[in-house]
Amino acid sequence: MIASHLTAGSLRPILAAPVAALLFLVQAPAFPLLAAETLPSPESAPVLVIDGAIANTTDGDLALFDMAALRALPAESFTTGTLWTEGTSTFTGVPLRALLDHVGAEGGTVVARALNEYSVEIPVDEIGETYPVVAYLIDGEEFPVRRKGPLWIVYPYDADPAHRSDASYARSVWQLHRLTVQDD
Ligand SMILES: Nc1nc2c(c(=O)[nH]1)N[C@H]1C(S)=C(S)[C@@H](COP(=O)(O)O)O[C@H]1N2
Ligand SMILES: [Mo]
Repeated sequence: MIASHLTAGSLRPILAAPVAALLFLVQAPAFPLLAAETLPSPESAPVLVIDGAIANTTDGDLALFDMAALRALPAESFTTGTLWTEGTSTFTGVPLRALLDHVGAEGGTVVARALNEYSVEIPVDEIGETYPVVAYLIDGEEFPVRRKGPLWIVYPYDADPAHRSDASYARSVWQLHRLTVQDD
């Protein structure tokens, strides 16, 4: 009897206010200052994929980079020997920190994965302002997959014994292909 006159029409004004309030809450961003940005899609073959907890993407949930997009970011160069190269080499790349800032990374760990599926976790709070770099040039030239390219995470090993540690060596991923930001 009571239910019979609670038609949709009579309910509408009663529900309108709470529904509006709920919609507002649902739409209010959790971090209004970290507005998501759409970055330009790469025009040539992507060499790096960044996914996971990132605010800024190029294609759906992914931030894809071709060489030109990486080379447009802030660059850092240093000359050092490595365990894997003879003599010293000058590495040029984008600091991992700058790359993470560019995509609006919001997690505590970055999983770096190589073309051969080697992967390693890098804690974000152990990433410096200028090191490691995602190197795309050795001695001013791009380097191919068979010379550990086209992207290699490298540290300025010669500059600080801290970079000559098992952790830094394990994080020195060559043939880098994907970075996944974990929101942990
Ligand atoms: N792409 C790729 N990068 C990699 C690895 C790998 O297997 N593949 N091994 C890592 C580890 S565990 C270490 S200690 C160093 C040194 O590897 P090496 O001893 O084979 O030279 O490279 C790191 N980078
Ligand atoms: Mo290792």
